[in-house]
Amino acid sequence: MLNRTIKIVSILSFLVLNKQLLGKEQNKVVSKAGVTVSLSTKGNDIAFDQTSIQIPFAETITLTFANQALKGSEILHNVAILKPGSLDKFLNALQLSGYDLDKIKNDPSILIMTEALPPGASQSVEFHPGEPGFYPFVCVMAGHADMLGMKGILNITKPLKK
Ligand SMILES: [Cu+2]
Repeated sequence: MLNRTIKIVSILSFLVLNKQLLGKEQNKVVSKAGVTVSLSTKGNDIAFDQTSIQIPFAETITLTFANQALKGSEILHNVAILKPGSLDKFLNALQLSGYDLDKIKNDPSILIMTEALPPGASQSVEFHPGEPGFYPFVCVMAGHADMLGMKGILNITKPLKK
């Protein structure tokens, strides 16, 4: 009888422990998922498919950018996400650099930037916005953002209160 009681207790404690582990694992998955954003181009237009994007704040945001220009068009695009309020300053610096990716890539206004992608290519990048706000995004290819308007705003909103 005593032996049986010990057995039942140990099974119960195993179940409780197991549930705790599962609970932790589930939390981990939720926080790891973060927020993802997809952005692309529209055919051979020098434009993003979206100019205004709203997402909830997360510590880590994953952006996937696809250059969907027609193959053979040789149109390169990229995307740089900028710190709030830095668009004009950045476009000035970009012009001064002669649209040189190597020179501009260390500009302090840039939070994250993809490579210059050929038609059909895509790239995912992760960044950490730090706080909610309006984050401009631009393509840094010559003339795309400043002359042809290939730019937009990523509105990272405060998380909803639970
Ligand atoms: Cu572009």
